[in-house]
Amino acid sequence: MTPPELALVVPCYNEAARLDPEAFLLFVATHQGVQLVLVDDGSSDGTWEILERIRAAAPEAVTTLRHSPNRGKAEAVRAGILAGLAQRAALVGFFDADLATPLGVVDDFLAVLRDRPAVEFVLGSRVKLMGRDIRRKATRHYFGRVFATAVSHALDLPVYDTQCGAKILRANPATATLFDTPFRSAWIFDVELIGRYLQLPVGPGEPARRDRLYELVLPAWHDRPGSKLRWYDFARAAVELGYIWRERVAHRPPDRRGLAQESRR
Ligand SMILES: Nc1nc2c(ncn2[C@@H]2O[C@H](COP(=O)(O)OP(=O)(O)O)[C@@H](O)[C@H]2O)c(=O)[nH]1
Ligand SMILES: [Mg+2]
Repeated sequence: MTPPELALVVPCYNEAARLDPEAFLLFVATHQGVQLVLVDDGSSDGTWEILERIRAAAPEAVTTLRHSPNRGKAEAVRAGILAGLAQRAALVGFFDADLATPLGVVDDFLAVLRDRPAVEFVLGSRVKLMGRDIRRKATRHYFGRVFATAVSHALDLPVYDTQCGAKILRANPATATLFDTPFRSAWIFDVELIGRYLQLPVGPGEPARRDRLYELVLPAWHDRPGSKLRWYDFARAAVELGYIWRERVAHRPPDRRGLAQESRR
């Protein structure tokens, strides 16, 4: 098998009602170098059968994986990315199954990675600007903004949106290690992934990892009914964010810790 340019993972948990097989098939028919990695995360609603139908219609362009029982989005994405890395894809990434980020936006991600060789990790970002078609429930938007501000502090990074389910990064020996071990956080593994990325070693003369991240302001994002997030997930996310913050502070390079102590005097 020729290594794909991009292995795009789609984690699916009880998505039978929301999956749009035609959209995925049209996408692979028009994107030669893309391998879709569809991961069924222990669904009980016929999701696996739909994924298998998609694969049967385009066997060269679609890989399917099945977890049983359910292990959570983080593990579903990690398993899919490991499959993409095993196929020696040049880029690996993930998109939510509800296609809240339409598949056409993959081209925008690819353009960033093509035009900006220094960029290593592209994050989709939902910013409600004029001329963009961002449709998100007001409550989710405001909770999301509070959470995003907390994340930005926890990671010490001016990131706007860590929770958008659309992300693509270059596959290389360093970034492959990001997926070596399970994520500790089931709900905000995206934040943990970015935290891991920031802690990757930097070779002499290489730009800092934080300068190789790029937030792509999405042209379109449509909140789809049927999200499985519940209000108490925000509480769990806050606890998990505390762990991630502690981890970052523990790994902060000695000179920055010194500076922080200096400024407190
Ligand atoms: N909530 C949830 N989503 C999962 C799980 N495993 C895989 N996923 C997928 O992760 C994505 C989460 O999307 P969604 O529920 O719409 O979350 P939201 O868009 O952040 O509200 C979807 O593609 C799910 O099918 C799981 O155990 N729980
Ligand atoms: Mg969604």
